[in-house]
Amino acid sequence: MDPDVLRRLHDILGPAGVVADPDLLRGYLSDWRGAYQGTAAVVARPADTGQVAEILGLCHRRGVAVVPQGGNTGLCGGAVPDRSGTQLVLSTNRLRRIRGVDRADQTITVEAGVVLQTVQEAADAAGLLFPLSLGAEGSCTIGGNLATNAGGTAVVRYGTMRELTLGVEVVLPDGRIWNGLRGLRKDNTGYDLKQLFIGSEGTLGVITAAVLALHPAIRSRATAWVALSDPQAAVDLIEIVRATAGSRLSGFELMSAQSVEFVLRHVSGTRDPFGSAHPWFALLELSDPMADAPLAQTLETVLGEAFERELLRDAVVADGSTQVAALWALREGISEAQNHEGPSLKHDITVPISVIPAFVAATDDALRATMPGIRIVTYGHVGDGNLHYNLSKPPGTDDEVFRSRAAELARVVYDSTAGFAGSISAEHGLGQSKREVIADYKPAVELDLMRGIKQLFDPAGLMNPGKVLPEG
Ligand code: FAD
Ligand code: S2G
Ligand code: ZN
Repeated sequence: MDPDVLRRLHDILGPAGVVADPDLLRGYLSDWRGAYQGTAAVVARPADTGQVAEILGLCHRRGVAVVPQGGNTGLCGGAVPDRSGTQLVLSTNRLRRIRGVDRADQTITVEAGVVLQTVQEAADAAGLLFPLSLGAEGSCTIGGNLATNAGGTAVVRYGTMRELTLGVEVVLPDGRIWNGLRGLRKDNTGYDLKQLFIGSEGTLGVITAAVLALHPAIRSRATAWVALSDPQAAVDLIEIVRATAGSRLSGFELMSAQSVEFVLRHVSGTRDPFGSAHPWFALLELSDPMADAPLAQTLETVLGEAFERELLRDAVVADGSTQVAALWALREGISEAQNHEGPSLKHDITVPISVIPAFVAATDDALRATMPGIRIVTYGHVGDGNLHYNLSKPPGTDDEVFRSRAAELARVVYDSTAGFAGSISAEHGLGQSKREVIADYKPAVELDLMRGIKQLFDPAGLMNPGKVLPEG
């Protein structure tokens, strides 16, 4: 990197704001899984929006590419620089202020580097709820959640970050600051600009703060773990839950036996609620802001009807918060557990809920025909039609041999997804891992429109190059 640019960065940020020590740099230059590596001369750590604006203005004038980074828990390599050593990583980990909570408006205004769990706790302290919830919530940041339009386990009731965001503050690639920090529930004055930045994965500017919508705190909860014969039973069960409990459904996660087997094998403290083999499991949760809402009875009604219709092989209703946590640990442990089984080839897809059974059958058959013995870890937010199809190698297969077939196996999953009118990225985004294949699954006119937006905001192409949009 040009020594003059380095000098200017030090002038803007001071010693606390520039990371140059190779040992300290390392954590910024590889993703959470170690699947992507890059290099950078330094990492900039601005302390406020003004410094972000100065940095982007400098980089814009000097033609330096910028890679925004939050908690670096993204699963598509979107926050990792390339190997040229010319890109500047801009970390938001000093943008950590909670600028305010407004109980009347039910909003919280936070800076991009605030960790999701901290926002959940601040909302809780105000007697309210920020419902975004995902396995990385102890490390991921609100800026990353916005940039990836994060989903997680509560989307079935509260939506993704698109539905949870009322306003954003963004530093544009040329260094201008757009203060769109409005908490209005209604603002019908033209294009919804904030939605362009939500899901932009660092390619249109740096999100520096946001106004987030809060919801009433939950005072009643009922959680069940059920064993099912197949995904069709899960789809039928969702219908019963929705007909009986309506918007009180706040979580519905489906897991294959393989998923749970890995967790029981590798995550200490987890135990199988049934102690007998079943092909599929689901975790369902009802919740309500009303204290003493009759959710246990509602859940009993749901399970009773499901048993009558022979949808369930077994069921357990959690009796208290310890067991609720134990059931969620079975679900949330899948990602980490799978890492102990060699490379995990991740596919985060959505299909219409109605076709999930046919999709799973067709995709499993196609994968097994492609690689006999492959282990298929199917799980996720089935209430949104979102499944994680994460593949582990057949026992005895060499890691590199398995990795060498990643593109071929991804094609099998994505072609099947497209065949069922689905999307090849439900919640993790495109990053660098899906930027080339997206051209095969997204209509050319959509890619043209996206390129037009990129050209408008970042004509020099300095914001997170090599991510999201395919070459061309
Ligand atoms: P990073 O990884 O730092 O960055 C992600 C992308 O956003 C990059 O392209 C980066 O350039 C960009 N970016 C980051 N900050 C900014 C900013 N301030 N302005 C502009 N661009 C920015 N995701 C889900 O949606 N649902 C899940 O259920 C889920 N579960 C997970 C479980 C585990 C165990 C792990 C490790 C990850 C999981 N994720 C999940 C993925 C990940 O946590 C989310 O994508 C999260 O939103 C990323 O936040 P981050 O702060 O770590 O972003
Ligand atoms: C989840 C993320 C992890 C993975 O657990 O819901 O979004 O491994 C996933 O795919
Ligand atoms: Zn997920």
